[in-house]
Parts: sequence; structure tokens; C-alpha cells
Amino acid sequence: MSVLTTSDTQSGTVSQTPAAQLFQPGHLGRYELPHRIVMAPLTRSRSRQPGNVPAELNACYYAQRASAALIVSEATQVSMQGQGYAWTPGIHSREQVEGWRLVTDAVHKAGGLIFLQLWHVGRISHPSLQPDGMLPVAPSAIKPSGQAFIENENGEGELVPFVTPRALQIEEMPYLVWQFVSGAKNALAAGFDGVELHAANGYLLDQFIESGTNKRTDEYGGSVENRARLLLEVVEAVSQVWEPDRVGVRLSPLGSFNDMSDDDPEETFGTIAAALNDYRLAYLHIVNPAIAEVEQGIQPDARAMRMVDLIRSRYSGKLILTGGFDQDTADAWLQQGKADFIAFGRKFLANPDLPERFRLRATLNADDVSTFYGGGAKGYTDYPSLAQERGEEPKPCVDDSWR
Ligand code: 8OZ
Repeated sequence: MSVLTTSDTQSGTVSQTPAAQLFQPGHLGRYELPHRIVMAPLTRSRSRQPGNVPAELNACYYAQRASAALIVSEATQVSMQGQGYAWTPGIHSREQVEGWRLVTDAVHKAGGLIFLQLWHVGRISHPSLQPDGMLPVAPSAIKPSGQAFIENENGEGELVPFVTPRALQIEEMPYLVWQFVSGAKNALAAGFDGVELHAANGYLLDQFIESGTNKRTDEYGGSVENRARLLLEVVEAVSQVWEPDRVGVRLSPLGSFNDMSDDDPEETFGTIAAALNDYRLAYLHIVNPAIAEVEQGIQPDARAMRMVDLIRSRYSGKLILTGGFDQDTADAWLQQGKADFIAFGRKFLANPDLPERFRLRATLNADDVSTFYGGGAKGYTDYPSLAQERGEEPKPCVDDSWR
């Protein structure tokens, strides 16, 4: 399929140029994907206000990136309680479902596949983002270090210190599962192709999983079986809304973002990876524990590499790895069998046609950190494609038939 793929199966020889693995087709759940390049979930904080509603601009952004084998949407709160940052989109109101329909229609029209990432932030929030100014909720009343990103009285983004969250009562656990189920049902109504459960990066499900944030003494705390209970209940319930072959789970073993820690990450994440086998999910998505080293082109930390290998050996389904990869490191990791798909975040953000650029080994646009979060089209839908660089007019992004 790719001009760079030179594998010659007829003569029995396999000689592939460095990007060959990335351009092999592969199955993911019920889908047959044309290559191995996934777009990672990226928070962009550009939903329409009020109401955190996806709109035409967001449809344009995702449609531009439809050549990804799979797009995993930005993290999307399943409820008001699940919101932790200003202007992130939700999937709990009728307007949001209609807004996401613009996105899924636009991506499908452009030939793409898109999963919605279902998100509850737990303690990574602030009363100003919570219903009735209530405290954020968490497995235990432990304040994260750092700051929440909120909207101030002037409608501007502002960083304010986190507060101590309220520890959830055991009677509230079914309500947490219900919030994810409700988000999953709404995702189905909005026309997505599947859902990914965000159990990474220090948000609610991860707060239950890891011992640093979970000091509970009931059946949701203590042993790894207990700390994994909420995740597995959500997996089970969401798999009844969607078939399991359209459900993925994202984890971040050894991650410290959002003040996370675990006493025995090998036991915790090894056990969870094995437990997930029972559900026959579309995939497990891992935030690369060696992200910093891969990005800098240095030898990864031995513990990080052991964790990648541990997850691979315990989990028998498809694995997506994200974090720090370029074309060659991605291809090498696929070649070594460390993952089945590689997701790219910052590179996809700045290169709407990333697979084509990889295929042609074209220069990549650099990303602009100052426009990552909030704002409008600048730094969002105005990164040029190769076709534009050749002088073609940009494709019209918004088409009246999507309204
Ligand atoms: C960066 C800024 C805000 C949110 C994550 C959803 O870490 C996020 C996120 C990342 O998964």
C-alpha cells in the first residue's frame, strides 16, 4: 500500500524500509485499520460556551485529521461532576450530543474512525467547575499538589490551587458507574465508532487504582483487586452499552502527572492488564512510561522498559502505545513487537496529514505550545497540510450539510 513498503511476500523475503511496520494494516476490535498511526487524545479546551458544547470548529479540526487509523477524541467529561478544566467538552447534555454529531459526521465523511474518550477527573477539579460549587470527589480526601485551570469572573482562564476533595461514600459508587454508562450511551447516540475509558493520568479511575490516592478501607481500597474494582465495574457496564470490541481502556503505569504514585506499580498494573483480558476489549492504550527518554532519543530507564514488557506479556489483546515517538522510534517499537499501534499527540496536533507526511518522509510542522489550550482557529485548524504547502486551497472545513 505504501510506496515505502517493500516487503516482498511472493518471493518470501521480507526487506522493509524503516517505516514499513507503521504502514501495515491491522485489526483493532471490530475494525480493520489501514495502518498503525493513531491520533492520541488531546485536550484543546475549545468547546463552545456556555455549556461546553462541541461545534463546527471542532468538527473541522477532527475532520482534518481523519487520515489517522483511529482518532481518540480529547478527554470528555461524562457529567458536571466529572469536569476539571475550563472549556473541555462534555457528553452529558442534549446540546453536547448534537455537537458531537457534527464531529462524527465530519470525520466519517472524510473517511475516518473516531472513539470518544470518557472522562471523570475526580479530585483534579475545583468547586468553581462543580455543580453548586461543591467539592470535587475522590477515593480519599487527599489534596493534589498543583493548580486547577478554571474560568475566572472575566471569562479568562486562570490557575488556582487545588482544594482537598471529598472522599466518596460507598453508596455513591453505582452513581459513578452510571455516569460512565450515561456518557457511553450518549456517545452511541452521537455517532462515535467506540469509546475509550480514561483510566490514566491521575483522574478518577486512576485515583482508585493507585495506592497513593486510594486509602480506602472498604471494598474499593486496599488490595489491587479492590482498587481495580471501580474500573472493572465501569468496563463491564460500558461493554453492555457498546460491544466490548468497540471499547478501549487507557492506563498510565509509573506516571506521576497529577501527583500520582503507587507502592507497587508492577503488581498494580500487571494485575490490571491481566484482569482486562477477560473482557475481550478492542484495545489497551498505555501512556509510554519511557516517554521522556524516547522523546530525547536516550536510553529508556530500565524500569520503564520492564513495565512496557510486563503489560505486553500480561495483556493478550491489542496494545496502543503513546508518548514521545517519532516515525523511526515508532516503527522500531512495532518491529520489536512492543505494541500493535502507536499514537501520536503533538505531531498530529501540528500535522493534520501526519500519515502522509510519514509516508513521504516530509518535514513536519512544529507545534506551538502557546495555542494548545483555549482560543479559536489559530493553532487549531490552521496548521497546513502538504497540499496547502504545495499551493492548493485548504479544503473547506465546514459544510452546511453538517449543520
Ligand atoms: C493536559 C491538559 C489537560 C488535560 C490528560 C486529559 O492528561 C488530560 C489533560 C492533559 O489525560
